[in-house]
Amino acid sequence: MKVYKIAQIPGDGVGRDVTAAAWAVLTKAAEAGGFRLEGREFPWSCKFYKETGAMMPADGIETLRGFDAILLGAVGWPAEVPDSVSLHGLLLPIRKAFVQYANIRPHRLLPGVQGPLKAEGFDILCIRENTEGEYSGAGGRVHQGMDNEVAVETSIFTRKGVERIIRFGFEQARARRGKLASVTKSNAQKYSMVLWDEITKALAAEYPDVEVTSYHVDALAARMVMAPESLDVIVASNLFGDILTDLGAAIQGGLGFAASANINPDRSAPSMFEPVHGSAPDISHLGIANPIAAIWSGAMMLEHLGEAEAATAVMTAIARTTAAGIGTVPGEDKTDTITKAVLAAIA
Ligand code: GGG
Repeated sequence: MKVYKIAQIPGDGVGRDVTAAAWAVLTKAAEAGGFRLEGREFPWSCKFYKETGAMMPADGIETLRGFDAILLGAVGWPAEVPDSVSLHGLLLPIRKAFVQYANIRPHRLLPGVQGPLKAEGFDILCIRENTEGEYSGAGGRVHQGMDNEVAVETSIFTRKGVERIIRFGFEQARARRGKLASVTKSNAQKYSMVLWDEITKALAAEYPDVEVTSYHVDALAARMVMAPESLDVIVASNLFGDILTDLGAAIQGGLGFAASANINPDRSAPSMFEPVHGSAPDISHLGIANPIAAIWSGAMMLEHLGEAEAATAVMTAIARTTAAGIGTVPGEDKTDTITKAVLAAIA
């Protein structure tokens, strides 16, 4: 029997609840599919930071390297640890170390879910650059706390990094409806974003079957609301992709439905799967976090591992659950109720 080693990092707040839910569903799907998921849980989180002074141990990355995939919940507990510390201490180092340069985030309405828009037939795949750009962590502060304080945050865009993510976007578009929206703000940002536009144009010649359109991020955000059905694949930088995918989550009914996969396309290191949402400290004690985003992210993990049938079984179970009206309205059903419904719907 095929066995996959999965590192589980539930993290903070609702991350703990939704990861447990996803794990229950995924292990059941594995059993039905004739393979096994062997999990090992790591307590890396803001609590871990408070105890040890680091979000993960010094050899954390090397430890994770031995796994087939990573299932992550959510990171952040701002009352105890600044968000910039928790993000740059766990999530971003993993994405960078494992060259998970493509963050894939699907946005479509699940059956029975009422989004805020009139449009219902949209199906968008957002590809977010995941290892550089505005989240490079380069910069600094001088004269801290003084009137003349200066803070600099440097965006780093390398030709290699931009080329590989845009190429990834073209490949995804080719495999779907053949349309790619390449996102910049190259009228205002005249170096990095102009490079992005130039590379988009150069690669377009290699993909004559893909219709590529360059958008400014503000115009694209408006289009996502006004005409989401006109979009297929979106490729955007780290920051723009981060923002646009919260908008994507909103139009698909809320963050509880927004899944994501941090992919290492070369498969030279594990990929990581996590819901788009954060740790939601305000509701984390209520047991009402929607686990669907985490379960959907888990289905993306199964797909990546080559277990397409099991991935489809999980997505079908999610669709049956929401079609029955369970988990469709934020805060209405308990995490446990939704999880049990998905488990019961697994064939
Ligand atoms: N599950 C995702 C999570 O923990 N998100 C926290 C966050 O702020 N992430 C920013 C990012 O995805 O770059």
